[in-house]
Amino acid sequence: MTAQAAPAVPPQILELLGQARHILILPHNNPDGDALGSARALALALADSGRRVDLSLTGSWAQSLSFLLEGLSVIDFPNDFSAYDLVTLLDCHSLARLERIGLTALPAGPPLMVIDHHPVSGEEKAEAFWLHDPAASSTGELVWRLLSALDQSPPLEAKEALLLAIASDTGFFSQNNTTAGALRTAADLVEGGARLERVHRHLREGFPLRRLKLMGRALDSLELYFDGRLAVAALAPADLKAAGAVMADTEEFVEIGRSLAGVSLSALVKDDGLGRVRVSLRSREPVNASALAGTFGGGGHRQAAAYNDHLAATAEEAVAHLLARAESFL
Ligand SMILES: [Mn+2]
Repeated sequence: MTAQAAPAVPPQILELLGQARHILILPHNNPDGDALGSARALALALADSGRRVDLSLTGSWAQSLSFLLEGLSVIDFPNDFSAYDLVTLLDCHSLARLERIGLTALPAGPPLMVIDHHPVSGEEKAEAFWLHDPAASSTGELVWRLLSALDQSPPLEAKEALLLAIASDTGFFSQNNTTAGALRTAADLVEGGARLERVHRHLREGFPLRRLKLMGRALDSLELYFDGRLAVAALAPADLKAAGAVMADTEEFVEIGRSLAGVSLSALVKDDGLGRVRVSLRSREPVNASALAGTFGGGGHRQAAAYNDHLAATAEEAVAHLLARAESFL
């Protein structure tokens, strides 16, 4: 197989970034390692070349990723964007997905740029400048492509944040999006001084005890359905309370179900007690988790997707809804 050349960065993107002086970065709601790692790298690289960069976050994120925000200007979500000459959606392609009620377009002023690798349907394609490649493993890979095209050598910390972003979105280089491009980018970053062992420590070690206690409860709840092809774990507010944990501590729990022999779809159902039940999905080929999530109004990637079950008041109800729909996808 010959290597497919990655699509080039559109010249308008380079021009916009070259001219912008004050930039707002908006990662997706409940940012993960890819969103936060990419945001850190982009913010550090742009600040390094004299730009002012603010970052605004919505939802919650794993405490173990908070170090990625150190030294950055993290602000409350602005009501007014006029102070900026560029707004960048990162690992996200729609303002609606920031889950700021009613925000679907920028009020006025600055151009919008999208840097994302999630598949996009036509009607979602916002008026913006796009650096979009659904074949990229991660937004981290795209940010590296962008910085390389800008001929910038970002600080070591930025490179390490990008290595973390790629490792995070590929299940530490184990999932089917671990393409040659992902590995080549990782190799560039390691060659530039980024340390994989440190990334591993941040992503896979150093967790609080409460996370393991919560994992124990998730494991206790694990059930198999449809001849062992579907694994479902569910967490209720009482589980969080008993473990002294928060929902952000559940990062990657859904992988455990998928590791079972015979399982082609794993679901983690999370009721945070705040009136919203969220379901994370992980699949093995040929199961399309994104298509199943789509029937609930969610989305994501083929093997990693999620949705909010708006009709479920409890985790049990969400499990029942999932069981009613999942079989035809298995
Ligand atoms: Mn991503």
